[in-house]
Amino acid sequence: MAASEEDVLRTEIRWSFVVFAATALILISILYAGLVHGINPPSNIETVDPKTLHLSGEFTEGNLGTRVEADGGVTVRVVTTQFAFVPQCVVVPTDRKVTLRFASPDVIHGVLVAGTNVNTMVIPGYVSQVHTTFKTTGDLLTPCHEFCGLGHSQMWAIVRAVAPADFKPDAQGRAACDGR
Ligand SMILES: [Cu+2]
Repeated sequence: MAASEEDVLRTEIRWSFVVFAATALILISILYAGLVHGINPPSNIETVDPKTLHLSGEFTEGNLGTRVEADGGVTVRVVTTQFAFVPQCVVVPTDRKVTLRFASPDVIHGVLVAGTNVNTMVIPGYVSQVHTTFKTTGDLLTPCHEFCGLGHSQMWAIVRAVAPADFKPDAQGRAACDGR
């Protein structure tokens, strides 16, 4: 029995509602994740020369780690390289805006800080920047999540989140994990 033209039209209208509802649900989920949980795709577009990363500019060894900037903001600079994070441990205060900046001199790496919205790729030639506020204290496991070579599984760091009272930067505004 052939379906009448009206039946076909009804089916099409019904399915277009299903498609509209699915699309709306996805859009609402994206907005909810972005606005309520602060989970956004990294949007920073900033280039850096991977060949001279360690020689000059902000990613030289002495400039890596945590620093309280002149404006009071906390910035963490980390180089991701085969197969380590430099430095391997960084200390950050909770309940305060922290900016994390990553750069790679070799291949693509990835960073995620467990239990936070920090999750980005680190592409040679670009600075990956993420803003976050740490809510819990503790040593947060921070693995490389982009396969970067044979030592990939050994590539991880610790983000040590401490209470504001325990965050004690030195006179230069620098703070580091004990003994590292
Ligand atoms: Cu890696």
